[in-house]
Amino acid sequence: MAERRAEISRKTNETSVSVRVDIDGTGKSKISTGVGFFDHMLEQLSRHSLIDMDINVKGDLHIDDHHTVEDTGIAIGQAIAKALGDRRGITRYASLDLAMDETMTKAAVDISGRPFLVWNVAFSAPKIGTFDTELVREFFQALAQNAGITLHILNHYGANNHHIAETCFKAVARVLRVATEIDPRQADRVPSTKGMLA
Ligand SMILES: [Mn+2]
Repeated sequence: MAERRAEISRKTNETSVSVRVDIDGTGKSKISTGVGFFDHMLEQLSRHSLIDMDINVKGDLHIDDHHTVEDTGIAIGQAIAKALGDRRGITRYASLDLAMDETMTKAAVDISGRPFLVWNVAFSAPKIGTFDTELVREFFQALAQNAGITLHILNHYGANNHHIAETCFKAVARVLRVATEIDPRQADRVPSTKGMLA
């Protein structure tokens, strides 16, 4: 099988982002965005998807974390899309309910080539430490849009906002792991009656 790896470098007046992914990795990551909480979430994304990620971001954090989080989502999405290529042989669909202490969150993905985010998550506080909770949605919007995937995230319940955010990243990681995996019964086929997904 061809290696499913890709690298994206993206530079604007607001951020400079470089991302390297290996879909068939072991969940190793080297992540530095300058935003501690976001680094912690991206480590979870890599660890539980088993997608290796090297992520280095220099953003305009003197303004706020918004551009850094959004542009990192864009670059990870583009890198995943590039690494998946024509999406031949992939499992395509996955969904999972993920528990963490008092919190339960569902993620469902279709690696469809059709970007769509359904976000059904409410935070009870505007901040987790210094991190704006509304940026969690911004990240997944950028990821879904640029990876070309349909992504639904639903928080069933939860009290702690750190847990709510973390279950979103972990649940998405787990469904990405399954949906990007090669399904031996699909062999060398693109799993669509249209014959294409990219
Ligand atoms: Mn945590």
